Amino acid sequence: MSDFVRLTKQGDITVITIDNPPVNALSPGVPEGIVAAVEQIQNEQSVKAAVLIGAGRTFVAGADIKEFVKLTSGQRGDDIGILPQLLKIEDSGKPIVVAIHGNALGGGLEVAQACHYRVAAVDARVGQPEVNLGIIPGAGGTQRLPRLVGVERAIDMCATGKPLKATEAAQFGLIDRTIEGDLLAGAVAFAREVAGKPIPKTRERRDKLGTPEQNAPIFAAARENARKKYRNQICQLAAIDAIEAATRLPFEEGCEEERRLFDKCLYSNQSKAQIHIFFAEREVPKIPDIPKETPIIPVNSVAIVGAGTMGGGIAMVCANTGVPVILKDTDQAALDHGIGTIKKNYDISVKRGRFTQDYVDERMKLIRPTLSYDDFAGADMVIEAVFETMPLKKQVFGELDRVCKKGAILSSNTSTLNIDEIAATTSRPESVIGMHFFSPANVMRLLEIVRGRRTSQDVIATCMQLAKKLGKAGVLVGNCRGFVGNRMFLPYIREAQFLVEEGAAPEAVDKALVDWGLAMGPLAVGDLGGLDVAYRIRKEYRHLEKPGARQPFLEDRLVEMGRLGQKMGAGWYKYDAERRASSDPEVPALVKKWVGEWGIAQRQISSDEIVERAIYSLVNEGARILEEGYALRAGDIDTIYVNGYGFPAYRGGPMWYADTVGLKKVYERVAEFHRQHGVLWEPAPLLKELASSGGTFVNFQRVAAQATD
Ligand code: ZOZ
Ligand code: NAD
Repeated sequence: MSDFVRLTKQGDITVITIDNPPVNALSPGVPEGIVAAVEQIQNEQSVKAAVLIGAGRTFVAGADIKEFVKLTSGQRGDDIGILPQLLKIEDSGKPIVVAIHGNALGGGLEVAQACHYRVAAVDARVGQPEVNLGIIPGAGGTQRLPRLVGVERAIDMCATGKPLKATEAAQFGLIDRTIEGDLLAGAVAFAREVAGKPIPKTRERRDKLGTPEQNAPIFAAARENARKKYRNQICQLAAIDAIEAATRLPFEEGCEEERRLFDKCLYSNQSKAQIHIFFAEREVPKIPDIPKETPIIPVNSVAIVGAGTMGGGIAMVCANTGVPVILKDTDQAALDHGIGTIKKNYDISVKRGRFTQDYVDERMKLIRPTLSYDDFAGADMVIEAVFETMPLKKQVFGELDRVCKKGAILSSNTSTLNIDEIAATTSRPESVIGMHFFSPANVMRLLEIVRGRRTSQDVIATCMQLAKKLGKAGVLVGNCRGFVGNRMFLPYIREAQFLVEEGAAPEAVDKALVDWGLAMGPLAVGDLGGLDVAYRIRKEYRHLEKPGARQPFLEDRLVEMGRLGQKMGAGWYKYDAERRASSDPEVPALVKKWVGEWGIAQRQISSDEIVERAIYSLVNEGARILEEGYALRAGDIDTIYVNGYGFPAYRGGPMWYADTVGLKKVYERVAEFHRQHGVLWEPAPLLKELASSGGTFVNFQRVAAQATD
């Protein structure tokens, strides 16, 4: 039939199987293969209907995203739209029943919508996740979906990108029947039931499209919500426009409008950035010196040392994936407090409808509090999350070395300490690794996995795989101060302080960066985590700063007067009992006084300068990290920033963003800041080199292996 589509018969029903591993994407040849199959059955007297199903682990996960990259980069110029093929499927004279397992996403769901009936395995998921790639459904999805599920539900699916479970989709009329057990057998039986009956065409329906009076408030509310929730982004609004077109226009004209909006999104920088992140996240697990066949150590139980903020969050992460956890602390009060916090967090999730009480009860049963190391011998992996001091970490790892079985993975959640120094206190440095979760660990997707000099390949491969199982974006980084994320973050928050010293209001610094797309401004982030955290790090490592480097001093002063941030009700901002921030008039007065004492001249600072100095400080440090090899690829750094630091995916991460600005331009600004502000702005050699050679970070390939220390 075609390389990707094959036909088999089950009596009077033809089974059309799409087989394009790994996810049956609609690569060139797949839609054509389906159409050829549909055309063939028209002339076969004995065939009454067909079932369309996917081979392997899933139905169709959507358009082949690589083809979008080829299109926007000019590698292919032909039309890759599949609307005509879907019309041919819909016009079949014999009913086509789609049988969905795994996922029917994007173009996959659009194919399903063009078929006449949809049945699904109970655990299947269906969705229009295109907005995660900065685009909108592009093959009539915005026109057929509201016809099947109604305008409001279609907007929700297309603008949030969140998939539905098959059982939910069945309630909304998107799935005609869910099937327990053998999906193909159920689909064939269903096809026999509908064979010979009038064939429903989705595009001919209008019964769920509503009236202009009913729809007007729905669209107005959706647009207002999208503007608020997806600041600066174009695709969510475009998706809503396209659905509105479905309600106003005949199907064909609606599709033309959809295509216009689709192209506008696809060729935008936002979509290119989001597609970069999609592939960067999938490149991250590929470690050049760790072969795919590296043995994986089974991790069926985890022991956590320290039941504080991080230990508790990590326990929830493990329990949520069904892994039993032992949670140890030093005294009963700390342990009770830790367990109490976990319960409180789960209660909030139940209240918000994220989890059911039964689910939570099951999770709590998986977490066993303890004050002793007695049961550690059985643990496959330990995650240490005690206070951040080297002597304590060394003491704990010494104990772990004594009590844990041979081959157990011993990991630390340290954010600043040297993994090799910790590993050296054990007799098995090959089993020691950093597992740097971010706070709150049960929410944040990022996990930096820190390889020590002697960490074994199987320990690294296991932790990378475990990250995926835990639902985290696990990025392997080298063992340098601050690892990757925090090493870049330090110059960034330092620059935010310098901007305030030079005359920008704290609110202006945060607003410029939030308007630009960051989830939070740097000063508000400081208040959230506690200004004392960076204070301690600054004090501890001041001796390592470059000679003559400018030192920020405002936050030190705030900390010294007890303004530690949210937890004290005051930092850069003041906070009410609900921790809501507001401007504190005391802060500009203090700043003025301190800056005057320091003799720094104040001036007007534009939001453009705020953004350039903050973002280029990330980029310049990122370039050093990349060149030194502590990150394997620019895309790894971008993955870290998008998943752990609230960096907008539609700007692609700091390194991708710098590439889009142009490295020559970025370099020139950094060189100018160097002249104006001194040694901290010394351009990274890699930035300078790529700027002069016309290169990009994303295409930069290191020749040497990943740096480990
Ligand atoms: O892979 C997960 C997933 O979510 N995939 C993307 C789903 C998606 O975003 N679909 C929408 C695509 S855009 C679209 O469909 C537009 C549209 O309306 C079509 C109309 C065309 C009109 C054109 C007009 C000009 C999934 C949940 C499916 C599976 O997750 P897993 O964790 O099991 O696996 P992954 O994510 O590690 O993926 C395995 C390998 O598959 C590659 N891949 C996944 N989806 C792809 C895709 N490659 C191309 N296209 C896709 N849609 C992925 O990169 C990975 O590859 P390797 O090489 O790293 O193994
Ligand atoms: P925390 O103060 O909330 O918790 C530390 C816990 O460890 C306390 O409950 C304490 O009683 C317990 N503890 C101390 N010594 C112990 C011992 N010998 N045995 C067992 N328990 C012991 O600290 P945290 O914020 O959860 O940080 C823990 C680690 O995670 C630190 O290394 C920190 O740098 C790192 N980290 C923290 C964050 C964050 O935002 N809080 C983010 C990433 C990483």
